[in-house]
Amino acid sequence: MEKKWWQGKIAYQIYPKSFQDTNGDGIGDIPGVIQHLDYLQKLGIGILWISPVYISPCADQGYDIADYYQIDPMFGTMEDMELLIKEAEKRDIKILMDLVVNHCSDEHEWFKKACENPEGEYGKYFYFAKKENGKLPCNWRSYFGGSVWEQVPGTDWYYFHSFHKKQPDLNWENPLLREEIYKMMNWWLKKGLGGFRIDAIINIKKPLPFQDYPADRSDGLCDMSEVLKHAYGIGEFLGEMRDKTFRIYDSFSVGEVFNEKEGELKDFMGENGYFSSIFDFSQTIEGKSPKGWYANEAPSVDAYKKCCFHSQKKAEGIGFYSTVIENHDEPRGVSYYLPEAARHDKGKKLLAAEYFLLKGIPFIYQGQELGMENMTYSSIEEVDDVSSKAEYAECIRVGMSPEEAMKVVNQYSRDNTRTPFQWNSTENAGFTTGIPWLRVNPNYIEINVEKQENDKESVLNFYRALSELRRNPQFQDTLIYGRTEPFLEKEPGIMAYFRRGLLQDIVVAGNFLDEVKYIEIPELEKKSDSVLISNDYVEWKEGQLILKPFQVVVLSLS
Ligand code: TEU
Ligand code: CA
Repeated sequence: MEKKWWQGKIAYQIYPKSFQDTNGDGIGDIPGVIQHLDYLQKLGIGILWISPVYISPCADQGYDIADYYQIDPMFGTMEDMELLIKEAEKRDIKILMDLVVNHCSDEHEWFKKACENPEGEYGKYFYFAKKENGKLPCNWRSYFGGSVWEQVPGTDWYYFHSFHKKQPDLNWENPLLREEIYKMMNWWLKKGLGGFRIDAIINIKKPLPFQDYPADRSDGLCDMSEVLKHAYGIGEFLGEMRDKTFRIYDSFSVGEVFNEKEGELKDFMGENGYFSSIFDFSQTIEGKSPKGWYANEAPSVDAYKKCCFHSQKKAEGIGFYSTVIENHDEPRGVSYYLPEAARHDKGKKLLAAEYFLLKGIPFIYQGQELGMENMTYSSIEEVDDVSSKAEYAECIRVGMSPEEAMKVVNQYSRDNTRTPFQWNSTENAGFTTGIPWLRVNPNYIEINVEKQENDKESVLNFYRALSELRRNPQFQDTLIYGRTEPFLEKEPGIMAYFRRGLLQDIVVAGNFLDEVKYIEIPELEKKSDSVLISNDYVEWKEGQLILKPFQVVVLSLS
């Protein structure tokens, strides 16, 4: 396998609006990111993905871009961005920006011009249509609820949006639009970016011409995830994008790809893939229902483990997945994947070690390294996230009470991970001296950096230790390039695997059960100096490794 600069890196995602505010307006900003680069360096971060900071009316928190060439004043200036790239570089950290090009904002000048004349040059940057015999071109449901078609006020034209109505989809079938996008990407890459995280990219190829698919709810609409199964030929766009942008700069690109088709993984990542890597979302998708959040079923530990192992196997010989337990669209991993009895520091460390040592590029989402947890909201008015609002409405529509609906929202809301970062135990967790744009999780008194910084047993220091282990030259061959081999796969509540290197093997063994387990590791020789990391004392009994409740042990074999 061809060696690349990013293969041994550890990545971190910053949701800038909630990371650190430096001017008291209650909104995190780019100077706030710069301020904490040393903190990130200490965590061993080599790649830093910043969620969108371009000019945006924020209908979807920056994922609706009105100008790709400018920084939104709420986040700072272009000088701040350039300084961030430079200061990060000094610490051997590469910046990834968020590339949101399935859609832009309805306040982008392209769209404004398009609305003036849907049949003109800019009209072809989007999808415009009129009703025929009183019927819209298709019955697809947007991700945030309702039809994908929205009327241009005062006209009989409709435009297409996969997400919010303030996020009109760009028409990738138009080569002029594609060239505009590549030009913009290269403009950014020239500034010294490490690359991009590519948003919602699977949506750029629609099954055309527009047509109806069988309705899957009583609203008569069909879910986009179903629609996309009928779309073919995305590779033509993505291969072109790779060749005209990423390849030129030897960038790292990580795609937000939820549903590539059977057998297509090698087209999406690896040596000849469209992207360097794509996120492994198998555990995120597990148990999700096209009906909506209320019909979801959170995965059990065994389902979680199955997803991880399935993906590891799928990617072997192809490339590196980017591994996550949470991001700005998901609940906190520790509140979601851990069984209730494991929701404490020990359990948090267990989950951390399990995902972090899989093969791939581990991504840490801000606050994950502290074990930050889900938020509890008592009413939908307190929630900012557009997607939560749509899902709440769906709960009510199917007959749930507001209390029941809030239970669902609290479990899945994207605001769970968007609450301000918890730096210390002063007011507003040290995030801002003003009024935070989104309420701070009240548990900041207990969970914050200051408290964990010098505590050897803290979740933060456990993450630092994992990071150090992965970056230790002695184990790189195994932990970066070695294949993953599931161990005791059939054992319920146990998640264990080998990483097989050329010179060395490592075993990760974790117990998600509230009871002691004994396991036999046939290849284990020198017992005492083989322990690399654990979240508890490591003990053996008659040659068997004792796994206490929620213990994880990482051992080097041979
Ligand atoms: O998410 C894309 C996405 O496909 C969805 O899964 C989304 O997470 C889901 O509908 C939320 O309930 C990306 C971004 O990560 C997300 O923040 C944006 O809202 C979305 O694209 C639109 O740009
Ligand atoms: Ca600010």
